Amino acid sequence: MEEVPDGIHQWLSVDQFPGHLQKYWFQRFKIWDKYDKGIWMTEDAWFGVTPEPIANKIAAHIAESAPKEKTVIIDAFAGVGGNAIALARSGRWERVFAIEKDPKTLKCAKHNAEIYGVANKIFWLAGDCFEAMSRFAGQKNTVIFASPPWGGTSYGEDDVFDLTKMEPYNLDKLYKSFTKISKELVLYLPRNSDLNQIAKYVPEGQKLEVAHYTIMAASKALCAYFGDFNFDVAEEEEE
Ligand code: MGP
Repeated sequence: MEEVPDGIHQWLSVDQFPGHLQKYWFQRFKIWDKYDKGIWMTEDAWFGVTPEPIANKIAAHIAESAPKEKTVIIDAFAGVGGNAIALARSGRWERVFAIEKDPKTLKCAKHNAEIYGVANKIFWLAGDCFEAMSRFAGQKNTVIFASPPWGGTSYGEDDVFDLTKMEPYNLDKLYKSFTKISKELVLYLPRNSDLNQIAKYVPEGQKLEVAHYTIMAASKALCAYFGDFNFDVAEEEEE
């Protein structure tokens, strides 16, 4: 078995698991269906990773609704790989790029992608996403998916989460930096995000799709789909 590097964990029993993260131990198979195949995590990854059923649903929604001429997708904050793996497994993209600046977290992502059989379908980029993104400038075939840090778990304490105060990158920084590269941008944001703040970025006369993603009828997060995503077509195809 591959040796687990320092700072990376493959927790196999509840008594090894950090006390303050206990709730995630009980959710481990909701987060990773293949958790017991040797998934690697960092402590921080537990509250940031997108649970597998949600990552798959988002990947399916993007695949169905993105303009057909878009063939490349970039996961700007790949973390331990939950979304990049789901995007690669969707089979919709000629290329999936995954950017992650923390080397240990990137190691986890590559290892986890191997478990899901898609490590070779993902182009891994180590570094800061705002810098790494510049290599895609001028390309017209990209979509960006971004699941940024939300400044910890305290977002849930507010009735309505103020996206202008999100740390370390607020909505304006994310929107402006990423839409320079691609008009089609999907942002994964807190479930209680201020929708009026998101609506300010919608061009006059256009609509923007926001979808809540739920587990057991409880919203876990929402995605805002900026740009020319066409959910009408997706719904017609489902009928
Ligand atoms: P949660 O904050 O642990 O709330 O994560 P949950 O599970 O609803 O539990 P409760 O008891 O607090 O109600 C909800 C989801 O939000 C997680 O599955 C992650 O997908 C996502 N998430 C949480 N955080 C703190 C972040 C973050 O910082 N960045 C991103 N991208 N996603 C996050």
